[in-house]
Amino acid sequence: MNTCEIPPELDLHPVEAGVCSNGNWSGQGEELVSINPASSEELARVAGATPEETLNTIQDAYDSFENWKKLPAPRRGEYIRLIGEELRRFKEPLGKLVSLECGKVLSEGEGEVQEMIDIADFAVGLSRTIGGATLPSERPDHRMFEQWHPLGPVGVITAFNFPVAVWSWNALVAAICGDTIVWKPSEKTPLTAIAVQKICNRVLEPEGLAGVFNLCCGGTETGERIAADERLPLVSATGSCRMGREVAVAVAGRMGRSLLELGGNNAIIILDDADVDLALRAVLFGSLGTAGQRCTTTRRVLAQKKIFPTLAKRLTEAFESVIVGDPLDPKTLVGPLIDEEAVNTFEKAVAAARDSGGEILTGGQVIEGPGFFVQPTLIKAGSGMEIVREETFAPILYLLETDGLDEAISAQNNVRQGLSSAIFTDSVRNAERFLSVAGSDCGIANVNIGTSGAEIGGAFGGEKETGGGREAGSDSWKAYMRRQTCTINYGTELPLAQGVRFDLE
Ligand code: UN1
Repeated sequence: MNTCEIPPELDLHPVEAGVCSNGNWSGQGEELVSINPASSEELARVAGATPEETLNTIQDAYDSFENWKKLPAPRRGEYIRLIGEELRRFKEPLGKLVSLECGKVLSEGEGEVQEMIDIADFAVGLSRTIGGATLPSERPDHRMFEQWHPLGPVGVITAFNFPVAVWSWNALVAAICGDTIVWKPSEKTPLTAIAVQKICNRVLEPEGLAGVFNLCCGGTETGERIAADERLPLVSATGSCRMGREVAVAVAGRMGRSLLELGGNNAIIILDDADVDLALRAVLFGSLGTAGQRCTTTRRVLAQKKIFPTLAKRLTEAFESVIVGDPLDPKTLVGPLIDEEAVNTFEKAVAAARDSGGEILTGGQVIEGPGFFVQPTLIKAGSGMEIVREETFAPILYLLETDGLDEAISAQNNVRQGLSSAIFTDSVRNAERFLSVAGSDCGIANVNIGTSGAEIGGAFGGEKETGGGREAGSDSWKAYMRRQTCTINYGTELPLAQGVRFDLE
């Protein structure tokens, strides 16, 4: 292990075991290698779960649910508040570990921990406010209402690009709902998951509640076991559309529920009447932030004819002046891609764009190692190019010319995914049309804000191949509970609904 780099406060030495079930660490399965993508050096080796360890972890979460579900929700909220406090204490070292292991720049690494803190606060509030509707009964002297009960142990499968925040959207909200959690992090980022698990254990173990959050590091097979297991009524999965489709089919096959947050192919429409400076900044962060490895990354800019040349020129200059390099250096804006495979995918996409008539305005090259760095790449593209409709997890931005709003909206919707979208315009009419029923078909639609960097207070997710799930804020908590409709008769008659008569003569 590269002990000099991993922040010692996180108490990760030695990291060996990647399974934590009811507070007990183990790991006899496949070894996962955590690599620092900025140096290609090994950070640590972690033993993942054997099939038996995965099943035992699920059983522990299942057993722990019995006790946890019976605690009053505000009491559960109090434990989440304490976890939020610990996250505040560890924001700096945990943010640094996120940067080390997944390569995002330090301010984004710390931002990710802040996202966890925000959702912890949100979950604490929820623990005192989740409620049910009372509905008018058609029958006299009857009261009808809904109540929400905990659902059960929940499987949470997360991706490398938000190795801790997306877990927290699911796990902290599910926990105040009364559910317990089995977490399978990405095999590329086991260290950050272990660090978070340790933080949770420190808060919950002394209370005899270590089984609320459980960790099961492993590869695809571990995910498959989680998806197939009938003891988990809900599986939440973040990652590629291909992975999500497999999870969805496996979970539906056993009549479970899945909550999917999959790929995006997000566009920003920039109209001639837009504030160019504002749009430019949004496009830069949207396309190059996290080295283009967010599900919300801006992959396409649909620019109206008049503004197109200015944008092409200014974006090219901006892409060329962005500093690519060590994510821990405060001057760096773009860190590495996650691994060699991601670099190969980048190269293939650039070649496909070039072969289908795209013009590389800047970038397009892999930067010599160590580390998995590529150049920020801007490509002038045509709407007929198939590669533009693909999601490539890399800092590649396609710039397309468009006639006007209607054409732009239909181009923006003409992809298989439907996560995030944005328009830059100073016209209220154009903005409202973009948000209308004839506008964006995405789960997120922004005006004069880019496609990425959503706050936790809103529901997060999207349509079509993005999977339809909603996580984080608003009423997303409902996904983690079961709804019960209750009717109470406080009268002395037994009237039937719909006026049906069923009386003995
Ligand atoms: C993801 O990439 O899976 O809106 C999540 C954003 C972040 C979350 C991204 N808050 O860009």
